[in-house]
Amino acid sequence: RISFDRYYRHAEINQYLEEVAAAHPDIATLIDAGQSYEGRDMKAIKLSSGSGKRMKPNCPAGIHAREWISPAVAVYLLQQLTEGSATDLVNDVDWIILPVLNPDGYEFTFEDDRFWRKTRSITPGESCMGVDANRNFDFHWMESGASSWACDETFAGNKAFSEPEARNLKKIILDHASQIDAYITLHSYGQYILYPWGYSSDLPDDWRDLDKLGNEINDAIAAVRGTTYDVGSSGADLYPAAGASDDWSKGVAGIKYSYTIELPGGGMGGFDLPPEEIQGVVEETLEGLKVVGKRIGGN
Ligand code: 0X9
Ligand code: ZN
Repeated sequence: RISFDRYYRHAEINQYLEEVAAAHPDIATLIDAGQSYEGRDMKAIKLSSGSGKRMKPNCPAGIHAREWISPAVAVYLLQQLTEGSATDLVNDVDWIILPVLNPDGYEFTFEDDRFWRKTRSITPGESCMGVDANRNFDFHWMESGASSWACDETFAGNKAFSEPEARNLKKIILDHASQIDAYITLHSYGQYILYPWGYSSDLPDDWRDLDKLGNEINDAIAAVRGTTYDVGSSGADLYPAAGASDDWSKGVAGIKYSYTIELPGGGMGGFDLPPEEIQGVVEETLEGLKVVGKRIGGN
């Protein structure tokens, strides 16, 4: 059983997904999500009891390479849903978990530059590498908070869905879209529970529903050891930024409950939460994610 006292490499996380799928063939199925720009295998795992309930929360993590606590939370969620305190939740809802959406960037943060954010692709004619995968989705693309300069941290790519990683996530979502009721993408840092829209300060018509569930997530996290989050829309409460996966999931794929969770920060510059703090964060965050499962599962 894996522990949460250090951060795992991409290959270790893929290996863990394989082990979970092998150990729980009754509920777990590996999804081959495609390859990254540099050819790494992107794996997701689907958990389903086959109860016939068609609703799924979808939890992709690690879109931004340096936000290491994000894949850690996704892996902990997987562990707890399969052999921990959350196994009940698989009875009522299906889950799709994709722990490392940007494996090239993630590995680069271990090997070369701890604070790399983007993918590692080369855009023709540009000398700087990488695209911000969370500006690369085709919904109000490039309208706000995104850069057309390749050297910028928020470079949106030379076109929407230029990045294979973003296209791979799009495919998983569209393959299951009619069955997905919640999309929760894990980032760090800042302790925000954010819902659309992010491209502007406009709110979706059903924002009150998202705000209510967002506050329930916050309450459940806070009950563990007092960590509190700000709940609000990305564009109004954080900053407008278009082309992110949360907006696309709601605006194009039609997933009602779409959230970005900005996990707690720590260490130098906030993205480097010390390993001894992983356990506390994954445990409290799980309680928030359970609330989403319970709500979607009708409990
Ligand atoms: O800027 C981002 O992509 C996210 N923050 S981070 O510090 N992890 O980079 C926030 C995204 C919020 N959602 C939208 N703007 N749609
Ligand atoms: Zn991020």
